[in-house]
Amino acid sequence: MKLFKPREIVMPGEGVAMLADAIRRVEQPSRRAFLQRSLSLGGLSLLTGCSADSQESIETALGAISRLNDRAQAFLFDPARLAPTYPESMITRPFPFNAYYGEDEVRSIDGAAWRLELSGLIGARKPWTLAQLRALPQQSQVTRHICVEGWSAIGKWGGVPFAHFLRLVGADLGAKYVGFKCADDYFTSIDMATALHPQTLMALSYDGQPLPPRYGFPMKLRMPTKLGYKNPKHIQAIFVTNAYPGGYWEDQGYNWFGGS
Ligand SMILES: Nc1nc2c(c(=O)[nH]1)N[C@H]1C(S)=C(S)[C@@H](COP(=O)(O)O)O[C@H]1N2
Ligand SMILES: [Mo]
Repeated sequence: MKLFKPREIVMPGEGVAMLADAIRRVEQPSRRAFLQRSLSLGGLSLLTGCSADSQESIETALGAISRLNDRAQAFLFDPARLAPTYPESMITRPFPFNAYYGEDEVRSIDGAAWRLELSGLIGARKPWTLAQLRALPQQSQVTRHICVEGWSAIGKWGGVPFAHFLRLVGADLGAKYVGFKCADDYFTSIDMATALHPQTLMALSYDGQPLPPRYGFPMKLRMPTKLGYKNPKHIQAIFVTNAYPGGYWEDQGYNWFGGS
């Protein structure tokens, strides 16, 4: 039997040093760790065909890897495959808080005045009140939330299956993206296949109680198939589009697909 000898990948020493330096200069420790984990030095030039010989080409190469990664993840995503669920005894207490700001700056939102706004490729774009959303069929799940900053925790969320809601409002289910704008200026977007996944919930409750402010009152999108930063809290507006909407962390280099 003839075995294939893996091709040896050679990168000029200077390129390696520059890449390491580029990663070191990324300010957020979380993003730095993320890049270090998702990147092998030789793989960079092999995957992209770019020689890593300047700051600009390194940035270009990192972007190319991330987009390649998006396509691979979208291709591998099985819309029928369920993320693991856990018994309630395994819920992490207290469940961690995380945001791009500290817990003392959590937004307080008036649930009675709040409206969920809809726009883009959606047939019925009337705003929804919290009471109207609570009157829709609800589901609950105990699943694991995984944050790229290096922690994970098991929690229990309840709410409206997003696929049900998207059908109800006549969203174009053939569109590419669903985008979210949040009350704290956070924003993100997801692929339609994940939006329609049976475990993707418009979460209105946490552990049997109305969603507390720190976990995203009045509503967050909960997806056990995606990393923490893809799960927007304090959602104010939802839009369906074919134009790539990006996201708060995604625009700073986090991988867009963000599967977990
Ligand atoms: N609106 C909003 N949503 C957000 C964030 C944020 O800063 N603002 N942070 C994200 C990140 S990185 C994580 S890990 C989770 C944390 O959710 P938790 O507070 O329920 O643990 O929220 C995600 N959704
Ligand atoms: Mo996160």
